[in-house]
Order: sequence, then C-alpha cells, then structure tokens
Amino acid sequence: MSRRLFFGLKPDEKVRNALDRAARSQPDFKGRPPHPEDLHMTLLFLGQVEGRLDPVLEVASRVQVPPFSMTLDRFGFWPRSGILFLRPSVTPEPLFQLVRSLEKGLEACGFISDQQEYKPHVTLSRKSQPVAAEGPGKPVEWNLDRFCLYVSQPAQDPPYYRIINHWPLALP
Ligand code: 2AM
Repeated sequence: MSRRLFFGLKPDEKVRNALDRAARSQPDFKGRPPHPEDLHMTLLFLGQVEGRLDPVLEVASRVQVPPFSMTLDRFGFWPRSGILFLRPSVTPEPLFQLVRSLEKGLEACGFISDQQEYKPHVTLSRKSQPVAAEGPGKPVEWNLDRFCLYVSQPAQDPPYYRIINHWPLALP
C-alpha cells in the first residue's frame, strides 16, 4: 500500500474563520481557496510512503516540543504556483524544533527529506493573482497544542487531507 503523507498543523474553527476573513480582505486574489477543513500549515512533506507506517508513527511519538503560539501577520505570494499564503513574520523557535525533530528522526530511519528551506505558511488560495504584500487587518493568533499526520487524497472530492494520527505538543 502506498499513501501520500505529510505532517502538519491543523487550525481550529476560530483560526479557520480568521484565515477566511484574512483571505477575503484581499478581494483581487481571484484564486481557488482550499476547503476550510483542508487549511493547514505543512511541517514536513513525506511524499509517497510504501508499506507500514510504524517507523513514521514511532518518530512522531518521540517528539518533545512544548505547546506554542504564533501570529500569522504577513501575506505572501509564490508566482510559479500562484499560491497566496499567510505566514508568521516571526517563526517561533518550537516550530523550528518540531520540524527539525521530525526531519532528523525520519532521516535516521531512511526517509529522505526534500532539503528545501522550511518556509512556514498557510496556503489561502492556489492559482491566484499577485496581491499587495501587506499584513492582514487583524493578525491571526494561533495557539498550537498538537501536530498531525495527514494523508493526501487528491483524487477524491474535497476535503483532500485526512488526519490519520495526532500527537500532543508537550515536554516530558
Ligand atoms: P502547502 O502550501 O499546502 O503547505 C509539497 O511540496 C507541499 O509542501 C506543497 O504542496 C506545499 O503545500 C508544501 N511546501 C512546499 N514548499 C514548502 C516549503 N519551502 N516549506 C514548507 N512547506 C512547503
């Protein structure tokens, strides 16, 4: 069996509504917003994973990172993909720790990470037009206390991303 997997952070309803308001504050983006349930921040994209998930679940269960909060306060735009996103202007250290810890654990058990520089963002729309790169009217505050493993199922109707497991952010 093969599945397309990624680790990510899922906003709760309050944050999803705030993200929706932020996207609507950019009336000219003309893009395709994700299904509200699909809004997420990617931590690490694993791609197609064959066979049993035990090693991946084991790595996630060993992560020791405290809960944290972040403020999404900057719009951004990637012209090649037409992705309009919101990002934190300050990346909290625990977010870097979380990504590094997953990367290191997965590399140690044979998963190859794509080596891109990690750019925390929440995609608000695809196939968008460029937008004025200003902050949202009201910065979106997001408190994080867990991270998730998602399976991506682009062949079916949205939502495309299903959480298959989640772990608390906690120190021992
Ligand atoms: P996203 O914009 O929905 O989070 C696989 O490349 C996926 O990882 C992309 O579809 C994108 O999904 C996310 N991604 C791509 N480049 C990234 C980067 N530099 N940092 C973090 N996530 C990235």
